[in-house]
Amino acid sequence: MAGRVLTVGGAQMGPVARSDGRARTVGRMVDLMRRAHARGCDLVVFPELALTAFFPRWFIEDPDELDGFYEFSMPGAETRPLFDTARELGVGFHLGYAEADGERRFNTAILVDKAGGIVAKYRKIHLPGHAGHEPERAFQHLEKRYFEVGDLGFPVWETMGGKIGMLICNDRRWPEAFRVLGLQGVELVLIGYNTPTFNGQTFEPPHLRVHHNLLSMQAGAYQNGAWVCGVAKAGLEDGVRMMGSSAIVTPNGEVAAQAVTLDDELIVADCDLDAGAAIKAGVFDFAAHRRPEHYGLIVETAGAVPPRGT
Ligand code: CDT
Repeated sequence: MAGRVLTVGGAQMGPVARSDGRARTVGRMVDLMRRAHARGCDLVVFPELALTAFFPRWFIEDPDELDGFYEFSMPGAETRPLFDTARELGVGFHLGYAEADGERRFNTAILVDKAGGIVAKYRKIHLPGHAGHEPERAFQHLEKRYFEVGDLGFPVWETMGGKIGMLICNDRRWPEAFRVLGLQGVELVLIGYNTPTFNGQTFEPPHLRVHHNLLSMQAGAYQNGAWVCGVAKAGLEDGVRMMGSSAIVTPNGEVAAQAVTLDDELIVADCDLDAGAAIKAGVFDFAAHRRPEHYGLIVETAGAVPPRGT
């Protein structure tokens, strides 16, 4: 195949129960890495908060119990097998986890290269949900309680032969997040997610939730001429159904590979990192066509303002 090809494996994971220890979960992940290696992958993408159940669905008052969901070092004793396997196989990986940095807490993703070294870190910026206990909800979404807004911006790294950026779950719904990566020439965006199949507050048909997921990733890919690999933690996790539909999307916004189960499943695509060059030089030639002098409102306000027309 012509161009700079990175073979990417999206390692969708089935549920991780609250009672599952790290060793069991990491064992599943190592198995996915070996399957990815057998299929020629250079890079394996794991979901958001991959090492534990999606704990923001619970209001947890005991600080020691809550601490049990965070990683205090990376790698730590329980996650080291992921790094050893990367080195052994020569396969990089992207991992989402809850990061404890002293007293600070972030929803974090790292990129580890084929030599088993951490080459990039991103901390989630768009934290959905709420900070206080809302018992009337079918389940909680306490990311605003358990994490700070990420403090590292939206960097793009030149690594593994390409320009790679990361978003985490809710970030994928925000075109601003994708565009900041696009403005740095991103060629591959890695995204892990945990998305309930049902809205906990109001009825929203499950097929629309899947549609919104793919719509966001396909638009982000096309509008920035970049590959997107979005990977779910899916299935029935401690009573809450989580969406699958992990997908690898081309820079034209086409779905190149998509998961068909709600379990541990590997999807693979040969990502030609030059495939977005024509889009970047054409319809989305930013330097030629963007008009930032008219985009001020985007950074002046978070909420909507009254119409400014006459
Ligand atoms: N983990 C995460 O960010 N989940 C949110 C759920 C919100 S439901 C619209 C997401 O955006 O998928």
